[in-house]
Amino acid sequence: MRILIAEDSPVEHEILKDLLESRGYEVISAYDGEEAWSILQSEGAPQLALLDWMMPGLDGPQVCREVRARGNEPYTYLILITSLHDKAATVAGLDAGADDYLTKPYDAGELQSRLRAGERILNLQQQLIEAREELRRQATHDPLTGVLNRGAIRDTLQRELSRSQRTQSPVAVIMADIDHFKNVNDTHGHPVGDAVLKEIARRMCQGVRPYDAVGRYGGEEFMIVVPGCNTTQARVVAERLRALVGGEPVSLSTGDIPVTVSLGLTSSAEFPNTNVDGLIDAADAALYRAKRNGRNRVENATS
Ligand code: GH3
Ligand code: MG
Ligand code: MG
Ligand code: MG
Repeated sequence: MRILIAEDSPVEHEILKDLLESRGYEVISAYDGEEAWSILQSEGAPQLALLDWMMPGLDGPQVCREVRARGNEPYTYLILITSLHDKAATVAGLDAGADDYLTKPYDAGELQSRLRAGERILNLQQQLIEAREELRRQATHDPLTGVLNRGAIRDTLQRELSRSQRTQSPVAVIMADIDHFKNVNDTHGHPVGDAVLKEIARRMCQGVRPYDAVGRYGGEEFMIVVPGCNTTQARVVAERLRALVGGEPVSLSTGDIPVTVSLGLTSSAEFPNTNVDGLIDAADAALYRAKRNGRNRVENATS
């Protein structure tokens, strides 16, 4: 565990450093409050800090106040070290945002116990953050294919459309629907259909740039949001996706399954005053035309 020591007295600093290093901590040193605050703001800052109360520049409580005013994650567990023995000072330190305090001269055992209490809090917070991130992922992603779910891909389009209206740069929408997918299920069974869907989603992701977004819009229907592209540029993307899906059969342990996809697309350049539903409807109408015109093809929306 990494720990910041902010202590201006070189002698006390060394004693504390030796003690903590002998207990397995990796010590980062600061000799005044400004240095401590600067370290605590840096990338990958230690999450545990021992702050001397009296230091030149910012004192311990001031560093606590700065850290708490910033208020972002991950949490920094702050322990003030003071030689002041009065209750009012202790209260003031805790009110400034310290989690705990130690009075000098401190007892090595007590220091260790208080650090362990801090580590327990930090571990708990880490677990909560991880659980929250996992819930967030589950709420926005399709469990079968791992791409964005319907709500999340619509949100993405809404965000990109707002941005495009601000920046005067278009955003394109591609709707893709697997051809005769019912036959795959009917011939090979639903689990094989699921495996095919996963592979198609993987190929779609492979065919777009990192800042494009792929979502599962319905059962075997995908929506791709392509920021910065007009219809002509989006058509290149759509043709690439068509080739990636239909170019070679999906190869499963049970055999090879040929699959094709039909795609319809539009862009905000063609429908400048539209909203999310308007764009999706236009791309959907184009997709419907791709189906009618023989499938395994790309069609543009007609404005
Ligand atoms: P078209 O070319 O006109 O799109 O024909 P299609 O057979 O793909 O279209 P249709 O809408 O008739 O059938 C879609 C099928 O997709 C029916 C449904 O059972 C299947 N499907 C939807 N979601 C899933 C899924 O999660 N897993 C599997 N295995 N199949 C799914
Ligand atoms: Mg001091
Ligand atoms: Mg289909
Ligand atoms: Mg469909």
